[in-house]
Amino acid sequence: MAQVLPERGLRRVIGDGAAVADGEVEGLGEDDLLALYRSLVLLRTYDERSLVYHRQGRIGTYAIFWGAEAMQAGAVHALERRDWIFPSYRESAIGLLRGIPVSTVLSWWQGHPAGWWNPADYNVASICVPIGTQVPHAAGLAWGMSLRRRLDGEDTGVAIVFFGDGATSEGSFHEGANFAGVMRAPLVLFCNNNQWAISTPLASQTAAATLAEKAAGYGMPALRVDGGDVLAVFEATREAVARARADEGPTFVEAVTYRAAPHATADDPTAYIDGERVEEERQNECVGRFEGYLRRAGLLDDEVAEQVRAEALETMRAGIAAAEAEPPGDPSLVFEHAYVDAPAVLAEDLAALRRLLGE
Ligand SMILES: Cc1ncc(C[n+]2csc(CCOP(=O)(O)OP(=O)(O)O)c2C)c(N)n1
Ligand SMILES: [Mg+2]
Repeated sequence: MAQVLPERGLRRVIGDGAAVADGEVEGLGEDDLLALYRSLVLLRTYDERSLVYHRQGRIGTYAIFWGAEAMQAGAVHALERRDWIFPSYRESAIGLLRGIPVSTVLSWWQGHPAGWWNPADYNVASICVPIGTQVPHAAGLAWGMSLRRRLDGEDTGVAIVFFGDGATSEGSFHEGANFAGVMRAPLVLFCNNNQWAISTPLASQTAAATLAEKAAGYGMPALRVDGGDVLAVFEATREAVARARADEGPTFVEAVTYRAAPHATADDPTAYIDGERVEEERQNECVGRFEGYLRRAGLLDDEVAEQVRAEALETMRAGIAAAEAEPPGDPSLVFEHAYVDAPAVLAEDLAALRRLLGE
């Protein structure tokens, strides 16, 4: 079985309800904690329902993010609305936390044109499927914002880009991180280190002891955090965002977890993953950990928890209904926007597609 790297020096706030005491994050009040909980439950519910919709044939291949919710919610709550988010496919539903409708994200997974949004409406970039290419996009946008701040005195925001451990082996990651470091771009490079890139384990991905060490080569500091601890993620991201806002340049955040679900609906991880470790991770998953924290603090009881879950489920029901009420997309969209002068063969292909669809 593949070796996983040791998890050294991870920042944690949430205790284990026994020997390890709960910590606190300065400045987070009761309402903030409950808002964070609502975001976690919405993401979890989105993910679990999406898997069901996939099995029912209602959406296409889906990249599961079960167990990664704390990284997404913790980081987004550390941002302001004007700050930009660059998601990978693993953060496909992160825009829900910015008000993108559930139906839009489900439509995206249906391959339906209703799944596209104008990034400027939400300051959430398009979901990036090519590994790592969102990093230079985010570095460029962040640099642009800092230029506007310096040259035009505009009160601009910062940017955060999400990518996986596997992405750190890509040229795009290097180019984006290097550019952000040199230009002192106000960017948070948030690495979701779930220790797998489909079937490639972290130990085969890098010879470095931690991914955070890579930051030194780009002249930026790094924070290493338990990615299953939503409060630790929030706190670390808030520090990174504060540096970016103060024009101190980019920060690398390595959030360490262990992928506790298949890579995507098309994957069978039993062929390569350590089942016992997955089971351990599932027992210690991030939503339950935060729920335990809130209950120990007397901020959550069964009634509120049930109400939050019911609301999220209702949002999902309405979302899938709205996505399925969309009229079918125009097949010509598949062919548009690729060529100024399309080759004749594409017109023939489109005609064939229309015949196939009975149009
Ligand atoms: C440029 C590019 N190469 C290969 C792929 C195929 N691919 C899809 S997901 C994936 C693994 C990425 O792993 P990681 O960066 O750790 O992100 P995770 O899926 O674990 O969140 C690969 C290689 C791709 N999408 N883009
Ligand atoms: Mg990974």
